[in-house]
Amino acid sequence: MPISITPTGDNIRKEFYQRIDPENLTPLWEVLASLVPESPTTSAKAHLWEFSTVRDYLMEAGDLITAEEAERRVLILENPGLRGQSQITQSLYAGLQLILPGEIAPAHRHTQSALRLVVSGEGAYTAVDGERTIMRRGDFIITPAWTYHDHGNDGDEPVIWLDGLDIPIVEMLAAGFREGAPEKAQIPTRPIGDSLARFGTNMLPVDFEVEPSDPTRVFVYPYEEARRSLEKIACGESDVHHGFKFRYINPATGRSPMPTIGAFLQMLPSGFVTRPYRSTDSTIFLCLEGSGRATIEGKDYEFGENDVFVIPSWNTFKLHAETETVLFSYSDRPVQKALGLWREQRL
Ligand code: GTQ
Repeated sequence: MPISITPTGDNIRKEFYQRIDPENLTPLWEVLASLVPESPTTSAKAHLWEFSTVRDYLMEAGDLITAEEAERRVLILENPGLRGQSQITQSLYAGLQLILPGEIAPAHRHTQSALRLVVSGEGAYTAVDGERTIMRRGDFIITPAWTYHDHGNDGDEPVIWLDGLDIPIVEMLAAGFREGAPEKAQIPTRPIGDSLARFGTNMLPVDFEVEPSDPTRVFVYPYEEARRSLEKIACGESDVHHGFKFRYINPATGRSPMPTIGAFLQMLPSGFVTRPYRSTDSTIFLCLEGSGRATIEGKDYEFGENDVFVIPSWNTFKLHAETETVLFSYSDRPVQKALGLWREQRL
């Protein structure tokens, strides 16, 4: 006589899941807690990339492929918790780009927005919308969505910068478009410094109108000026969580330079230790000056000049400046703010 096994509740359910599976159906109650978590969860991990390590590999890549063949000769900083996805956080991309003397990274445009933070070497330029910007260390340069851009190196040393893009955001929205430009390098249509003169001196062209979500028409935020401002405010009272910290803005709107990526610059005096802090915008940091230690969820990451580290969403961290330290950082904060999602906790 065949023994009939009475299925347990579990087995009945599993059998049910299997039956609905071919219809592309799946039960919410098995995944609800992870879909709608009590607090942010991300598989992204805190991590630090030492610049000297990345630079050596990047220089090796310089022998393997030209900037032109590669289109962009970049080593992607891939989050150890998100390998294979070209992401440094769940929403943003980071890479270090190398351009050798005489090279051109050909002009193209795409719907992804990009920022550059110049890390090492002099003599390169980025051309945005027909205007060249000379890249100097610490300069924050942007390429708004759908603006033609090419990079070139007229100098005699390798130039390396950090690229930050909103690639994962655009991918999530399936809104990515790209096209090449007619010329390899854009023919300049405006002199160097034109956009800064028109839009970056506390004035705007008289008939210039702007929408709140428009990206800035200022393409470069020179480090020299930013550094001078940090120096000045550092005489005053510091914020216990941030030291002395600025956010970069579109001077015509007071909002972030680009709608999807926010960028920041802060100084921590020698010996300064920030109070524990967390926020929902996973943030990528690059140390421009000085050295110190980031303690992220209790784990220490020692950083020095040009090192890059990432702090995932809602991870509690402290920053300890060994010497006077300047940190650049970027995150998806403007997106979260626009959607009413951004939260921070000052401990
Ligand atoms: O410079 O246009 O790191 O299109 C990745 C994609 C840089 C760029 C990146 C890009 C660029």
